[in-house]
Parts: sequence; C-alpha cells; structure tokens
Amino acid sequence: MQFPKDFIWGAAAASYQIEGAAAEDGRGLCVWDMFSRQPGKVWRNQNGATACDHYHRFREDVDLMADLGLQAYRFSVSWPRVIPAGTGSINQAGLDFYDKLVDALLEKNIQPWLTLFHWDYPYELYCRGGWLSPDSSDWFADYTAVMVERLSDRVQHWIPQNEPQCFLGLGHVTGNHAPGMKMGTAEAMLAVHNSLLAHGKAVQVIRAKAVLPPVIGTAPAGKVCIPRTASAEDIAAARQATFSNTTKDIYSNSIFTDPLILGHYPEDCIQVMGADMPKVTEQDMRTICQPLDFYGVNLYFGHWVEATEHGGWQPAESVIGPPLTTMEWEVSPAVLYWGARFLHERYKLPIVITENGMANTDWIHLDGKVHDPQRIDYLHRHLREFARASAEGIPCLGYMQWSIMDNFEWGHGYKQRFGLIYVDYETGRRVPKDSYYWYRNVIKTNGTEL
Ligand code: IFM
Repeated sequence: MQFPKDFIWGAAAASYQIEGAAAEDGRGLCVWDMFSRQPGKVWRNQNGATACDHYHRFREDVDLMADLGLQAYRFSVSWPRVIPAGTGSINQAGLDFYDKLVDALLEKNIQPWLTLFHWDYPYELYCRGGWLSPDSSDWFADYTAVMVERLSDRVQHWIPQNEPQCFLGLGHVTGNHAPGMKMGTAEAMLAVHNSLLAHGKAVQVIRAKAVLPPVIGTAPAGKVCIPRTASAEDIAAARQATFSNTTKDIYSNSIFTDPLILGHYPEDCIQVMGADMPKVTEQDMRTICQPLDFYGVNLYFGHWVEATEHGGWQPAESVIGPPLTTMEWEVSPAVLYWGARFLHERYKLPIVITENGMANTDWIHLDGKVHDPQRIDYLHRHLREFARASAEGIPCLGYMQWSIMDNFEWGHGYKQRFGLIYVDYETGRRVPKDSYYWYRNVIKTNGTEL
C-alpha cells in the first residue's frame, strides 16, 4: 500500500476522557461532571474524575507516544480547566498544563493537533443557556483567543469542535449524553446554528491572532453510506444518502458541513425542518463559512445503501451475523474509502481521518501482554481502504487512530476499551497492546507493508 511521503500518522484522545484531576488546580465544572453524578446515566455510575490520570502522567504518556513513533497527537483542551466559569477569569494553572503538554510533545517531534472543544462544556455556561444562548458563539470565540494567545507560537493545527452531531444530537436531543437535554427540533436547530457561528468565529480568531500559520480543520461524526455493489446506480445512491436529510434528525453531515464549507444549509434540510429552522441572516452565513485547510472526519463504520428502481436510495441489508465491535458497530472498512471519496467530491478539501478505531475485549493475558488481533485486523483493513482513496488521487493528509489509550467512553464508562495502550484504572499502569507494536511498524514503514 502506498501513502503520500509526508502522510501524518497520529492518534487521538480527549480531555474529559483521559485527564482526570477534575477537582484540581482550579478547574471549573463541566457538564459531564454533573451528568455523571446522576444515577444511571453512565455505566456503573462511573465518571471522568480520575480517568487515566493523564493530567499527572502526561510525561509518561508522551514517552509512550514517542516510542510508538507517533508524528501527531490530537488532544483536546478542557475549556473549564482554562476558564473555570467558561468566560472571564483565566486559570493560569490550567493553561500551564497544556503549555507543558505541548512542549513535551514538541520535544519528541510530535505535532500537537489541538481540538478546542470535545464535549466538556463549562457547566456555568450551560446554566446560562449553553448553546441556546445568543452569546454562546462569542463565549467560544473568547475562549479560542485565550488558547491562541498562549499556544499558537507552538501549535499549528487547530480543530474548533469535535463531532457537533454528537454533543448536540446525543447531548441535547436524545439526552443520552451530557447535559442530558431533550430539546424539540426548533431549539436543537438553534443550538446547531449557534455552534456553527461559534466555529466560524473561532476560525476568524485563529486566523487573526495565530503566531504560526494555522492549519484548521473539522472533526464531524460523518454518517457515510457505502454502496452495496460497485454499480453506478448503487454508488450514486450511497452518495445521495450520505448527504441527504429526509427527517428532522440532526445526525447529518450536510447540516453541519454545508454551512461551514459551502456557505448555506442544504436545501432538503431547510425543507424538512420547515418552521423549525432558526432565523438565518446572510451575515451569519458569512461568519460561519470560513476557509478551512482540511476536512477531518471521524469514521468508525458505514451504512449500507442500494439504489431503488426510481433513482432513489434505500438501506441495504447487511450480512447475517456481521462482524461487530464491542460497541456493536459493524466492521465495514470501505467506509474509509467511500467517506474520503464522497466528502472530497463535495467539499474539495484534503482529507484527514481524525478518528478511527474499535472497542475490543482487551485484558492482560497470562503472559502479561494484551493481545488484540481484532483491532490489528480492523485497523489494517481500514488503512488499506484509505490507501485506496489516496491511490485514486484523493488528497489524504493523515490518519489519527482513536485512541492512544483506553479511556472514559462517555455513557459506557470504562466498559469499552479503544486504546492502543491498555490502562489499568486501579493502578494507572499502562500496557502497550499488540496493536501498539503493530501500528509502530505501520508508522515506521509509512504503511507500505499493509
Ligand atoms: O470516544 C469517542 C470520542 O470521544 C468521539 N468519537 C467517537 C469515540 C468512540 O465512541
């Protein structure tokens, strides 16, 4: 398999999922602290108060990243660690943590890819209206400015928000994630619009203030459809299904990314949302649609689709007894090929896989090692599909495995393990899994042996 010479091999994690130290050094509360206190919201009522204790063990973790040969580490900043109330006073100790983390990464030649928001929304801002507040985009822009002022002399890669489909869809519509709200469509769409404005303003701030020339991208949870066969009709059906909005469900690529990159909401979204669409001004759309450098996308599985007789699409049956991860996500590696292809066709940006990986039944075996052949096979198959996209001329810039280490998997608590590194949560001990050593060779050989 062939990857571009300057392809970036990375791995990712997020603040609330790994840092712990939830009540230390002046960190403010986030919505996940509060949500996980409610009985029954998280598996076994667990929470991220200690998590992987990365806050204290980050140097050991960076050493492990360096031994892995990692070229980039995508991490997120805990907004309330830096600005405890979400706006106003800055917590220097919190900023210092990210300062030291970035320096430690750079010392090992690992590029820091900084995500500004990966779901640990400041609780105080939630109490002031959260994403429904007309001030929410300015709060986010002000927070962005703090991070840019402190780190942009060393950080070049910026991702404003991780998976708005999830923090809004799961957090504000179904209520399965923090803050656990169940909004109607009109409110949900207002929150969508405000989060898009926040993205646009953050990009403006980064471009205006950054010291190093910034490289800015996205990290949505893409719903990508895979054609059941290679027929032109099924391919067209999968393309159409990937971007279409036929219900009021906001778990959509195009509702978020069309405004960001094409400068307007998709027509079918406007139709289907009807009176539930927020008031949208031309000025809003100009703010939202800022130039981006890459299309980063988090892809774990795809949805099978086939053409109907009348030129439409319909879900296709999967096989009986499909390969499933412990999240019960179907292993469907072609999602990386079709995702890269459809998303590049529509948005014309180079592609980065900002997350891809699987949860597995990992434990320490009698020989003291963690054998995870399923994960190796999963990653192998997905990377081959991404290489196929690259071979067809789609600009593929990089790949971030999710996740560098086992961590707090939101509502699933610590039940689901996604890491290349096993974490013994009782002791904090890290044990690199077989997939860690496998990925190390992939990086070393730039994927040529895949
Ligand atoms: O752990 C999550 C991450 O926080 C966002 N993307 C999907 C991952 C696996 O569920």
